[in-house]
Amino acid sequence: MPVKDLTARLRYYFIVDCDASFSIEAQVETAIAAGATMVQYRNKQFAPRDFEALEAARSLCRTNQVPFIVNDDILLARAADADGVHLGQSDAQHFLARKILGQYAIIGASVSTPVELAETDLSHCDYIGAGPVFHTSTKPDAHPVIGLEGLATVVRATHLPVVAIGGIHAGNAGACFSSGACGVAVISTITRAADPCASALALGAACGCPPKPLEPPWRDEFELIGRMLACVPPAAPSAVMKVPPGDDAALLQDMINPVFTTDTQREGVHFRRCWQEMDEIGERAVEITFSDLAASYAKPVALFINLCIPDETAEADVLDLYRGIHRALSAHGAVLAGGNLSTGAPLCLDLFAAGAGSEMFPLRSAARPGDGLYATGPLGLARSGLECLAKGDLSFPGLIDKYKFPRARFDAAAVLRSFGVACVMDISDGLYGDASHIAADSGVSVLFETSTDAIDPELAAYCDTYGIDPVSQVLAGGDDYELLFACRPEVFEQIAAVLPGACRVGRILERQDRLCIGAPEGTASYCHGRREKDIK
Ligand code: 3NM
Repeated sequence: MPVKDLTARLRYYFIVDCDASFSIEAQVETAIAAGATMVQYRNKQFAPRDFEALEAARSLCRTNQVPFIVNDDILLARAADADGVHLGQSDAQHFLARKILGQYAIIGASVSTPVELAETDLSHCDYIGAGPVFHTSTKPDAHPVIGLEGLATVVRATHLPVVAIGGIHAGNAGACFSSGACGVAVISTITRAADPCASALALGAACGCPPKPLEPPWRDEFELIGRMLACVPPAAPSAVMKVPPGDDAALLQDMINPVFTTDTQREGVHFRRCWQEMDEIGERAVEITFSDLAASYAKPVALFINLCIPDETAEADVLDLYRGIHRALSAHGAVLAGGNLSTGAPLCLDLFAAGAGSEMFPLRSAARPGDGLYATGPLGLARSGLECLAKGDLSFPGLIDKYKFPRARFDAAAVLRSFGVACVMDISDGLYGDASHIAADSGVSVLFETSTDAIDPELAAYCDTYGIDPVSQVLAGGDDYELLFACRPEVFEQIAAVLPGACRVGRILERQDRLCIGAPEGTASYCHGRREKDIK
C-alpha cells in the first residue's frame, strides 16, 4: 500500500485532458484548488515535447501533496518520478509496474465487468477504476455503459477500493458513492465545462472535498531561512550560547565533557512524507539524534541542521518541519545553533548535536560475562508500526505511534546513570544487530532470552494477524530508540523498581563461537546497503 489513506486520496480523482482548450498546468491548478485529491496524466499521443508539461503538472501535485499518476505507460511514470501508474486492460502488466515503480507506487487497473475483474490479476494493484458508469464522449473506445448497478457489482466483487469513471459530474457523483465507489474520476466535467472553476468546485462539494488554496513552492533561500528561524524562536544569549545563531558559526559557552553526535534522515530511506506530517518528521529527526546523547549520559545543548529540500516542496511544509524541530528542542531544553540549506532531492536532514556529558561516559565495550542484557522498554513495536504503514493497516495505532513518535530516553538514562550502569547504547537498527555491537566491542557473546510475556500485547496481536513470529520481530525490529544496557542482575532488580518498562532480553556470556546466540535462524537487523528493504 503506497499511501496511508489511499481510499481518501481516491475520492476526487482528476484526469487531465490533452485536447482541452486550456493548458494541462491550468487544469491541474483548477482541480487541486477545487479539492481534487489525486491527478492522472493521460495522453494517448504522448511525444517527448510533452514532457515539460507533464513535469509541470507533477510539480504542482507534489507541492500540494496530491499523488500524481501516469496513465498507461510504466516507463513514462518512472521517468516522470510519478507516484504511480494506471493501466487499462490492454496494458495490464501490473507485476511489471510493481517491479519497475517499487513497492510504494500506486497501481490502478481499469475493469468494466465482474468477468473482466475475475480475469485480471490484481495482486499488484491498489485500486480499480470501474466504468463507464454513465455515457461519455471523452473515451470513444469505452465499453458499454455499466450503470450504477454494474458499478455496485464490481464493488461487491473486490476488496480493493473502486473509483467510478465515465460521464460523472457534480449531479451524479453522490449516486456513485452510494453504489459503493470510494471515489470518482472525471475529465470533461472540468475540462469541457463553460466555467471549469465553478464546475470543479461543485464536484468538490459533491465529493466532500473542500477547496484549498494552492501552495507555492519555496523560492528564496534567505527569505526561507528567515521564516524558518521565526518558527524556532532564537535562544537568548544564555547558559548555552554566547552568541545566538546568525553569524558564520556558533559561539557556545564552555562545556565540561562536550559530547557530539550526528544523524541523517533521508526521505525514502528513513521516512516517507505520505505517512507523516512534516512537523512530525522534524520532531522525530531531533528525537532520534538526541537518542545518541541519552545513550551517552549527555544533556542536549545545541543542534545544527543541514537541510536539503526538493524544489517542489511547499514553503509551508518547510516551516512545518521547523515547527516540529522546535517542539523537540523545547522539550529537551536545547537550541538550534545553526545550519545550512540547499536544493536537492530527496528531502534530507543532516543533524549534528552537541551535548554536555556527565562524569560518566557509557561504552559498548563495558559488558562483562555474568551481566544481564536489558532494554528500557518493549521492542519490535516501531518496526511493526512501519510495516502497518507500508501495508496501509491502521488498526494498530500504538505500534504506528511508536514508529512516528520516538522519544529519546533521557529519563531512563538518568536512572541507569544513577546506578552506575557502564554499558549502554540506543537501539536504532534492532536488538539483534545492536547487541552484536556490544558483544563484539566487549569481547563477549550475547545469549538472547526474549520471553513471550515481555511482548507488548498490541505487538502480539499484530504478529498473530500476520502470522509473524513475535520474538523475531523483537530481535530484528529497529527504530524503537529504547536503551540497551548490560549490568549485574541484582542491579537490574533495583533499576526495574524505578523503570517499570525495563525488561530482560538476554545475558552476557564468555566469548563463544558466535557473537549472538539464541536468535531464530536468519534474524537480521536493519543494515544500510542491504537491498531487501528500501526503507528503514
Ligand atoms: N476511462 P469523462 S471512461 C478515461 O470506462 C476513461 O474506463 C473510462 O471521462 C473507462 O469524465 C473514461 O469526461 C473517460 O466522462 C472519462
